[in-house]
Amino acid sequence: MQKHITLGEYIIENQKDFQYSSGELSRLLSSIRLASKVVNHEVNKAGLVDILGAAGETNIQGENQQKLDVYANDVFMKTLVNREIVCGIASEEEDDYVIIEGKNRSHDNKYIVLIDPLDGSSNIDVNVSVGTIFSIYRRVTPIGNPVTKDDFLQPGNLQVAAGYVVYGTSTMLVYTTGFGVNGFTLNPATGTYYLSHPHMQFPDDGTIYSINEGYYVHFPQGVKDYLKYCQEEEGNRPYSARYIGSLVSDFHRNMIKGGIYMYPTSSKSPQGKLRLLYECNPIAFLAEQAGGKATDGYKRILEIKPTELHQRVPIFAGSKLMVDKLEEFMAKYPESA
Ligand code: P6P
Repeated sequence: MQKHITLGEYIIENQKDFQYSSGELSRLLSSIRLASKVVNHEVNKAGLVDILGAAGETNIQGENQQKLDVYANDVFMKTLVNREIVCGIASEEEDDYVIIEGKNRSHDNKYIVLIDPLDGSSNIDVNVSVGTIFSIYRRVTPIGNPVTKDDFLQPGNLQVAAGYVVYGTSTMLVYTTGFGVNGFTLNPATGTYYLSHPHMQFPDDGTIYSINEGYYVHFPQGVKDYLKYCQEEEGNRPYSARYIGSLVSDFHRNMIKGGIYMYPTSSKSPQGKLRLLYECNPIAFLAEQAGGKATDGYKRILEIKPTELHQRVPIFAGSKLMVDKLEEFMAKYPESA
């Protein structure tokens, strides 16, 4: 594959991958590319303008909405609506899914998008990297009608595409359409993404584990046993603990270096903290497409049948052999333990 190809060229060159493609998915991916550049511009100067601090509102998660959260949501929503390429959108920042109506009536489009516009936003004030996570499906209800909840409650193994933008020391857009994972780095001088990480693959094994050990006492016993295993002096252990508090950043580093990201259930988060539809499913699709693995401790994330738009699940994602070992420990205890 030609290195340093731009993201736009790559999307067009690989359009043939999409069965019966009418170019809609390519235009959708290009819209996400555009929106990410606009958000990146604001994220990069967040410390300079009065855009920090809560917007004075809370989202359905009861989390204080940082102004950048709200801004990023607005940018992605407006870009996707105005370019008339999707029939519905679900967002972490929106209480319910959004039916695209009015002059942008897009009931004839076949794709829906689910998005976490700015994950890890509590890191904004302390200048730690944040990310956007997106997931794309074909609608399952008849084209021409308004979308329904059924269009959004699809299992992750039906995703058409998924990806993230990491607004870090450099800004990268990493995505898959089911034909592997490719990473594109933004050249801020020209505003162009270039293919910098073709065919990204998780190392089969790794020595990095990412988890908030502050909640240790509340973790399931299988997780506690696995953490003890990670910290024992044997072979290539003890492993290194690396936890940024930003899913996209931890996942991205682990995909390059090898590692496992874990967000288990705990008394504070009895179902886990991360949302299935717009965090765990896209991350799981990317993990598997990069030769890694993503599970809730017992089964593939991608096989979970969603029941609610903002439902949460535990997630363990990363290098296959590390996730396998985690599951070995979890298997010693019944799922309810
Ligand atoms: P905790 C950010 O809020 C997030 O959704 C992920 O990006 C991150 O990995 C996790 O939550 C951090 O949660 O409970 O460790 O602060």
